[in-house]
Amino acid sequence: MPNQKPLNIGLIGYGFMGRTHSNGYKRVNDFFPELAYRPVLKAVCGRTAEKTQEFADQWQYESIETDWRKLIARDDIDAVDICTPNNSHAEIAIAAAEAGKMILCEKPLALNPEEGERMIAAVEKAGVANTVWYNYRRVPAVSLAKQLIDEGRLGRIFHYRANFLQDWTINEDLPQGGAALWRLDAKAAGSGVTGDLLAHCIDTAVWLNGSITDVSAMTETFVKERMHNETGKMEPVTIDDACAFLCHFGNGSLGLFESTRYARGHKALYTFEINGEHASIRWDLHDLHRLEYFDHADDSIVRGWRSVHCTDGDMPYMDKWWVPGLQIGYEHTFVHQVADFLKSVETGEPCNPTFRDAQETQQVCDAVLESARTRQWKNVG
Ligand code: 4PW
Repeated sequence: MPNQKPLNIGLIGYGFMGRTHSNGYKRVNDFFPELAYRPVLKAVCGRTAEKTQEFADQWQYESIETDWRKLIARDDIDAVDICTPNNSHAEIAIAAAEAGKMILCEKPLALNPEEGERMIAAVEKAGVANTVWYNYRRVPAVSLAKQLIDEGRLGRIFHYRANFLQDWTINEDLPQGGAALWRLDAKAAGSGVTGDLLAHCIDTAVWLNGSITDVSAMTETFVKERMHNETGKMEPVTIDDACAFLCHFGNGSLGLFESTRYARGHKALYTFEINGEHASIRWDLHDLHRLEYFDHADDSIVRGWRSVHCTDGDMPYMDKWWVPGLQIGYEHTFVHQVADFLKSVETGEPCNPTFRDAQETQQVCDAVLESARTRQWKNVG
């Protein structure tokens, strides 16, 4: 649309997440034509000029930088998208806020709540739009779960159960650290599955079911030493390979969460189930367009779990896509987040989760790790 205002994006980091976000920026106006803003892929920043240029050519970024400070200093950048390892989120976000840039930050917000607080202070002082890419909120079936809960259809909630299971680190020969495997190095990632995977489960849970008040956790590191890509030596593994925790929610319900990268056969099995007084719901990332729904008010002779296929136009976001019955996937959650962010720039309303919202997940992760360390229940915050 000719009268859409450009919003110049500066992407920092171009790994897996850089691709998902770039796809979101490129697709959004085709499917959300009513938006007042149009993202422009102005610059991408990476450490190696040659590889960064390759990415820029593939995704059609107009220019490259090899120093994120230079990207932030540019007058032609409106929004900074942080896709770097977790240990650089705080420094980049605070500098970007001070330069008056809007910020879209990959999850988890930071390495720890202290960094998170400083990031919140910076964006709130600068008054810049900010959001964190907890993309699973924007799966239509998950957004539908939020709608059903907010409408009171489940009644009082008793139980919240979530899992995020993978198996990609079982091999002891897998090294740790460096550009590709920073998720296995606590210095870069902050933690293992807690910050990488459970953070998603916690974000969704807090959004759907409210605050978590206290936790009791256990973690395990199954492979104790791995070769480090930066030193070339065997070094202790400092991340959690697996984590499970119990919790109380502020609404009185009980939570049970588990995540591991040692569940042979599972690549990215994110599931949750919520049991309420009147109804239950469950969801599975492998079948992401379906929301399973059980309503006790149904006539007993036909009562059972319904499999709601979230493709009709009256399901969240689905009026933007194809025709009823045809599905969308993982990549569309990022298109949705870009659309919601652009809308928020237009209206001045926050785009959830903001840095402040995402800090709640950071605090739960911190309490989980502390509980596992001390083998005691820990209050959140
Ligand atoms: O954020 C998570 C990643 O770090 C993702 O949602 C899934 O798990 C896919 O890769 C990892």
